[in-house]
Amino acid sequence: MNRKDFLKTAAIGSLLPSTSGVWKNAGARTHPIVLSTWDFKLPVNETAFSAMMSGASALDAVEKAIRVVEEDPKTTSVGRGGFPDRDGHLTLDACIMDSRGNAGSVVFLEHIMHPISVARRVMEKTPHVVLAGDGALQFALEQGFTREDLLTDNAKKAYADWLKSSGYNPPLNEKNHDTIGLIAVDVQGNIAGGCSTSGAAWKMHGRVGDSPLIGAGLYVDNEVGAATSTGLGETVIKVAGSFLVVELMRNGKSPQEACRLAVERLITKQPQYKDVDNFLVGFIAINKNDEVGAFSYKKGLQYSLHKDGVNRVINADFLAH
Ligand code: SD4
Repeated sequence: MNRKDFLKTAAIGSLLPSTSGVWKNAGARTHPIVLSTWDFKLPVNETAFSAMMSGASALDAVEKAIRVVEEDPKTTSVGRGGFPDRDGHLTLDACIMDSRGNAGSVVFLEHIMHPISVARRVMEKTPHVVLAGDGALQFALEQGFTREDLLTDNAKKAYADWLKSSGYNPPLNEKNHDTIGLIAVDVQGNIAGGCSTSGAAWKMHGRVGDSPLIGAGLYVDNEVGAATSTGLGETVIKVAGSFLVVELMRNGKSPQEACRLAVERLITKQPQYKDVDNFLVGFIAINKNDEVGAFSYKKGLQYSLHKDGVNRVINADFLAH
């Protein structure tokens, strides 16, 4: 079944198994599904969806879609084109988790366009979960990745502008916040997720956020569901945010309730962030019943959802104005 036929079939509400077996609907459940943070243009979710429609696993789909964002020089918070730290270095964080609970991560990695793929190699080719900095770069080069200068002219100019007025102080929060966190459910109903970011712009050299930390920026438990986060990473790390969302779902909360409760926990424990300008943090999640949730502290979180044949961007609910 091609995508057009799929949409037509979905539209008339008779989701029967296709002869090619590339998608299925078990009762109320329809796979594949793709859920991602922000509005990274619908082709990102479409990339993952189409891959799974052609038989790719959720893991392959996650990697393929995140690579689209990493190589886009216009995205200033992920991969090439990302804004540097306060010393002018572009350092990248990423992690990936598959449906069997395997995980890989790279932190503080420079010069490699696709940290998500390096994270996957860490997961598949080493006995470790996290590689950092020069060690991660060395491993990437050994694996055949190319060393590149990923700082664009736009990023260099933004950095020069920031230096003029910054006093060299990393901000508590930064408007430039478009980490890609992406969760995919494949035709078998297996879940995988990934996260990739250049982190907070103008951060201190060596700073690592929540995005590459398993349990903070991402967590997948194939028996329960998955969650990923975006926003000010320090606040997410302190509540092990994505793990918290998944555990709340394990205990019977819907993804929406779980995301909301995690945001409430985060701000209750860290009330000092309530008054921070532009403070944004939020979670997106999916459970094994294919229910989806998204919730942020302040207004502004968007997420992209490809489900039941419809690919769209949605504004998340939020706690405070
Ligand atoms: C970080 N959580 O490094 C990342 C930034 C981010 O949306 O998600 N922005 O703290």
